[in-house]
Amino acid sequence: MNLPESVRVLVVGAGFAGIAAASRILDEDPGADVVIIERAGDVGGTWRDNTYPGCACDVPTSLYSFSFAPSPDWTHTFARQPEIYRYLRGVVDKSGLRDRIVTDCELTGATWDGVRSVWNVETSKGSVTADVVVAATGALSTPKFPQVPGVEKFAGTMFHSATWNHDHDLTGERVAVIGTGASAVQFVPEIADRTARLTVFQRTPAWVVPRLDRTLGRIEKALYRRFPASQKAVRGVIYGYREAYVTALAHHPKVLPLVTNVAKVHLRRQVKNPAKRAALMPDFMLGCKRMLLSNDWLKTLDRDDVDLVASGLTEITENSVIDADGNAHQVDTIIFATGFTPTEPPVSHALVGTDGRTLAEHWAGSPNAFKGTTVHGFPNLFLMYGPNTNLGHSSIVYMLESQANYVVSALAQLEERRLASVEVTEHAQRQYNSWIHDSLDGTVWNTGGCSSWYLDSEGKNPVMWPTYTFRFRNSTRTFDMSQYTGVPAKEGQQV
Ligand code: N01
Repeated sequence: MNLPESVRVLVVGAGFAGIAAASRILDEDPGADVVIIERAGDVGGTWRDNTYPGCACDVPTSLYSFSFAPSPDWTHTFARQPEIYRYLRGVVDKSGLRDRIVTDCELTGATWDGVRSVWNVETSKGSVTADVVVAATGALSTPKFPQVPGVEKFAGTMFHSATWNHDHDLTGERVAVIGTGASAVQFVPEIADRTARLTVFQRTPAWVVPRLDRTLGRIEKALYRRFPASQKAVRGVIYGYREAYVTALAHHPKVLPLVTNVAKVHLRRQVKNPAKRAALMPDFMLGCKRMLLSNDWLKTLDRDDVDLVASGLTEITENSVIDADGNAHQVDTIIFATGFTPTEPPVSHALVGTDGRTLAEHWAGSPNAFKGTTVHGFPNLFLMYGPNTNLGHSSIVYMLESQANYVVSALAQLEERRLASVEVTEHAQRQYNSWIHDSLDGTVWNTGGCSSWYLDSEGKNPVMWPTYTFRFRNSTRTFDMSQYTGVPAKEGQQV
């Protein structure tokens, strides 16, 4: 569709978050005036962009999918990227959302107009005014490249795992992989047979446990198709046992050594080389960084044609990567598996609030919001996957659906109370965040002895949800107007 001049609700981003928000709004009111703008040519977000070999979900698919769009067609308990991408496209097509999406349309700026109570939004396809903006731009959408001295001199091929260069053949090449996080563990085993020599640069080892993956057979799929309640029941069971993890991660980290033993046995079984095994043993509590799931990562690192460099890297030259011990590793290609910039989302630089400052200026490197969704000084703005909504144990899709409920409830309140705008009070936001940070004290993410992307430069944790996800679901069920100020709509103003 073409970009309209004005819209009631503008959703920015057509990944899991944007699709959840728009679907819930339209489910509640099929006639709602909702438009999604998407910077790329298709929906899917991170599951469209990340196409590296072996890309898969490390959360069970029965939970990492929409509750309102179950699919009996998944082939594995942990779905692969192409299937998840296909699933999202299918949801969009079946729900009719496709007609409400403006693709190749990037938000470049959005300023709150307090006189008219609208967002003046600038995009790569022109301007649009929106009564309400839902920023569903994702936390893991901007690849992070480390500032390694000399990187600009490298004469070979370089790319990030999130923007995989499929035109480049790695066969017979000497390849360096920088980073050993959730992405690297998935693609390194896939490319090791092709490369002549693979050198993996590790800064911090991670705890790795087996991925209990299996294919879903014909009978199971037929059962789900015929009796959808059976799939719902499986989802419920998985949800329940995943929630149990939080008891250990957030409330009783002392029991974590029990799970740590599983990871230690996994490491002992898969890595025979004593030097590699020692280098791969983390020195922090399991869960402090995202626990990795893989059946072949450690085994791959144990191969003789795979080098593990645990001293870190200091420089990149025209044809090599120099490690911290001064050794030069000659390579043809460098793959950065160095993650994303979740605490500096680009959209935060584009949104300008009531006082003329951007969201990024408000946050000053330490994002915070009320219920991870609304921010004082930014009326009628709803963030999806906002601060302190990330999880280490369950599915972010569950959190996104909770936020979508909150948006739906807010829209209903605007209408019922004939309000032009709502804005969370500074007091409510401050109190909420002091609860968040008190609750995070003592959790494994804050005190587990590691440094991770969960912590900002001040050591604060603006990323993780501190407790059970059902508590987030309950707190976002109804829009709590008592924590907001509202501006009444003018005579004749549409709300
Ligand atoms: O990135 P990461 P990722 N020099 O940030 C290293 C999600 N995800 O793309 O640990 C050297 O986990 C860094 O080292 P260290 C998931 O939420 C989900 O793998 O910081 N190394 C680390 O080893 C995940 O958490 C799925 O010391 C540097 C690596 O790069 C998130 O995406 C699948 C460095 C980055 O690891 C990101 O995962 C895949 C430097 N300067 C990913 N800078 C699902 O299945 C960074 N590193 C849902």
